[in-house]
Amino acid sequence: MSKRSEELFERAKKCIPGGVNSPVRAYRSVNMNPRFIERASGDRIIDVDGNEYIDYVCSWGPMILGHDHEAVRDAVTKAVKDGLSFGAATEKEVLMAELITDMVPGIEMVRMVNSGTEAVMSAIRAARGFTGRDKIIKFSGCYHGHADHMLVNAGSGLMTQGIPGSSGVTEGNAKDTLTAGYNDLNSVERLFDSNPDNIACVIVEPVAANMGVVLPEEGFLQGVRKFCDKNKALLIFDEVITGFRLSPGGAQEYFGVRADLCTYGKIIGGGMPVGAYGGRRDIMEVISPLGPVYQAGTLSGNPVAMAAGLAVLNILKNTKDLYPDLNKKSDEFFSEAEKILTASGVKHRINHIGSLGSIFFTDNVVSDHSSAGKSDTEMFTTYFKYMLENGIYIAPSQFEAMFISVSHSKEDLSKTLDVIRGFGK
Ligand code: KE4
Repeated sequence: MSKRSEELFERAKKCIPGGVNSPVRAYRSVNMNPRFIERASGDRIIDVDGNEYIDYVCSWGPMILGHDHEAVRDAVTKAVKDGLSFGAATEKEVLMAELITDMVPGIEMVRMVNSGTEAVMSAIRAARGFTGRDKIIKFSGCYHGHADHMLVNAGSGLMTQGIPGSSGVTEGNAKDTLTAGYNDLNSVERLFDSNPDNIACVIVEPVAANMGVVLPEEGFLQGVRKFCDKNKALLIFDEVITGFRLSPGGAQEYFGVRADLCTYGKIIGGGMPVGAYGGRRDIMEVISPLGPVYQAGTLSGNPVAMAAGLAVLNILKNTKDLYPDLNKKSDEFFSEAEKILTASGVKHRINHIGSLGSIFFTDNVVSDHSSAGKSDTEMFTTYFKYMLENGIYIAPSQFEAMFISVSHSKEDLSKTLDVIRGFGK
């Protein structure tokens, strides 16, 4: 039953473009009207019609501890009592910067912003300011937020909308963004060779999660690092999804590859609007007011958002075996899902790493944008609707990720596997 969701959607469409504040929430790629969510707790989310689901979207990543975590709620409640925003420096920002620089290898300085988009936009500007170069390399199928120069061969919602780029992005803005193939080091080398001394940086999702989850092949990240060093370009890891998810130090720690700058979002806000970028001190020192690269934000480092982020990061840092336990139960889940779908004869490919994964409906290996794009999106739509009807809330797009949280109980993971078992019947 979705009567109230339908009513709200009709009203929303009158005054919000597409009825939503972010395109993927409109469920367009699964040809149905969206569910409106009322509340959530732990690994459960409840819509406005009272339907309860096991949640594998987790707000697109932030809710790694699960919804309504007591320590996070208490920290936010306490912070609210002191005031919502001052537009002035606060102790919480110092604590957050110290915590991030302590937890993440290579992050010597960090600047808080309000979204992943803003983090990426600012990191790219820092790279261009530091190197004095114009061009950037991104990878087809990777999504780095909606800054104009990033909407070129992007992933996420742009894959479902089939828009290579976006209208409103000028030729001038797109011309300095070069696109390589994910897991295709030759394409990276060709771009460097054809743009000598003019590439400021390479930005990459160290695990791509916006064309569905696509893992870096052995040597790929190390190869990109080497090409950046050879050409004196900076390497930016966009860790908005992988940061603090794969390990305390994110993908840098997990893969043992050091980036020059990293971007963060999602988990570091614990559900509040927070982004950050940081890295080598010599690079970050170009940022205003210290250096000539301007970047600012009214609500950057907002004390209530910092309280939420600090609560989450401190739990991630100080809870013994949190990551091994989360990654173990996630590996078991995806491995069991693999066995179930194989036994059912449903064509599928599961890519997963730690608590991040995707089930593609395809026979082929999914290792880049074009192979991901060959997935059977009609089959995915059928699967999505079946899962929703059976109380499982996954992303309404083949080209997004599943997120598992610390709060996902073994019972709920097992229930989810039972539902998947029924799909193949
Ligand atoms: P935000 O501006 O949405 O906070 O972050 C942009 C961003 C940057 N980098 C990566 C790797 C990202 O995945 C994102 C945003 N992720 C999408 C989910 N694929 C957010 C969901 C949405 O757009 O509504």
